[in-house]
Amino acid sequence: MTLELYAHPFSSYCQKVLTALYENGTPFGQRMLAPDEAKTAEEFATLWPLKRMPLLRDGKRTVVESSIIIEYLDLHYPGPARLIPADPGAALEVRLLDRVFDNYVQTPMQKIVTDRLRAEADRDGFGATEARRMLDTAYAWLDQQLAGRRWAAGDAFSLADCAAAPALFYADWTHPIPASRANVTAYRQRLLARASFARAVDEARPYRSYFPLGAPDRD
Ligand SMILES: N[C@@H](CCC(=O)N[C@@H](CS)C(=O)NCC(=O)O)C(=O)O
Repeated sequence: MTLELYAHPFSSYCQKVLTALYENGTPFGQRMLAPDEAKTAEEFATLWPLKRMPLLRDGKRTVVESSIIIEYLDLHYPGPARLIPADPGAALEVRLLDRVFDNYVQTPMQKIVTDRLRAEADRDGFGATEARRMLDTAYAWLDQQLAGRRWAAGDAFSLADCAAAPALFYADWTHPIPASRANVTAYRQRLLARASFARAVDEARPYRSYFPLGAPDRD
């Protein structure tokens, strides 16, 4: 076993990479990043001082940042599902959607969630309101983008869908997708039905009490 993923099952960015690994049935070992795993946390901080999970170890090589990890897997451990299209133009569209889900869905979602974890006196109400506004704008843009598309960038499941799945999963819990954005809601349901992401969601079920806004009784 050469691949080891430092991760926690409830983390959205870890679920992004887990979805990619499960898509291709890529064998890997998991190093659990949890409060009672001090040695793993220490190793992780040494390998990646910025301490953002997930992190992949391939032998002595360290790979960080979820999109780069998925690109790395596609390059060095390709499976039946090519998550980055071979065609450079199609790959650009996939990378664009990946950036949109990370920057304009995950980032504002995380902002709202982490704000709620703070003591009331330390909360940033202005920032949280701005984040909600950004999610509304992203939902509106995505609703148009997804019209007539099965997956984010077209017919094939890709890196962009690995990014979208946990982003929309938690964003809807945080700031519900309005009924008027039917394409986004339907796409989120398709992602939840995809075996790779469904597995990541199931593995994270025991940790739902961690969600500071209260995990809704669905999904
Ligand atoms: N840009 C990074 C973001 C990773 C990230 O934000 N991970 C979160 C978990 S979902 C984390 O490690 N949070 C720990 C912290 O904020 O201290 C990526 O794509 O991997």
